[in-house]
Amino acid sequence: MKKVGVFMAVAIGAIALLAVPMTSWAGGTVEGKVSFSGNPPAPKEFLFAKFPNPRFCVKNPNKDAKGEKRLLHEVQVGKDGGLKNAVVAIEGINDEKFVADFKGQDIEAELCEFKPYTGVVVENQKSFRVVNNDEEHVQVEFVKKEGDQLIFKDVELDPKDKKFKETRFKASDAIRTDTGTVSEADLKPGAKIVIVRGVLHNPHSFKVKGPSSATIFNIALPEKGSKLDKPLKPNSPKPGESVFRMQCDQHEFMQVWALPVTNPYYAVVGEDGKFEIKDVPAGKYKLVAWHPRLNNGKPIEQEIEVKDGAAASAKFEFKH
Ligand SMILES: [Cu+2]
Repeated sequence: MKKVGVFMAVAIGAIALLAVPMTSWAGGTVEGKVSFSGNPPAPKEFLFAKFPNPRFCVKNPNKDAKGEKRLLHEVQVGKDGGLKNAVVAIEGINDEKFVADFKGQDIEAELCEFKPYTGVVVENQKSFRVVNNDEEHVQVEFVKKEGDQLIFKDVELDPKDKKFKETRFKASDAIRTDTGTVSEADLKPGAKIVIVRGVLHNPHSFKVKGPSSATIFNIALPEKGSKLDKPLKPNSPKPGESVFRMQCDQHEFMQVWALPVTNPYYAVVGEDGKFEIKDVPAGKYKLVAWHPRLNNGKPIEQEIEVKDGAAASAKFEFKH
């Protein structure tokens, strides 16, 4: 008897779950593909040796075969011609609640790369966040104690400055190494150890309008775990007028771009170039596709009509 009761409850629960989408089913879907035709521009090249932390940043997979140059693939095309990282958005819906509550996503600095490369922001966004996930293991030699400081120098020359980089620790602190910690008592001048050291990233963000840029914030993140959480003010990018850009002032090849939006009806496309935007209120809109490094950074526009319960489709093609 009990068993039957449980079954009934489960069955009623299932009916209730099925019923929910039926009652709230309004709006339509916008789907399609952003593709690229022509020859993608060559990646931008940066000599690791000209930037800080060359021996760490070279761990990033985006580099030449010799490991001398960091490659920044601004335009990435999938095997079916999909334009990765393009942003598709519906214009003309001003969702004030969405804009007020929008928090975006954390940008991660990882192996000297900001991820993701593209996204969206809203005007005067309350919180824009970046976290530093990087630290490097470096072989250093203990030089001497000076006051309350222990002075070490890198065993390898810094290729940028052609001199041995110095690192200091407080003598009272335990020093993190690849195998644990060491303290002053363990060290004699000339002793070589592998220390764990922060990789300084310096996210610098801009409002970009045509050829002009205005700084929004510029903050140093010196250690693994260092974070910033800033509003996009006072130079907030405005939808339809300007876009967001961020780069690391230490490592120029670390870049992020974002399109300002006014509603949740957008998509950042993956390698296949496909997008699907659901639950769009019925109506006629301008649909835009944007890639920061193509079409002079201007969106491609087209008109679409969304009907309740139906799918509208759109295709965009960027050329180079
Ligand atoms: Cu950096």
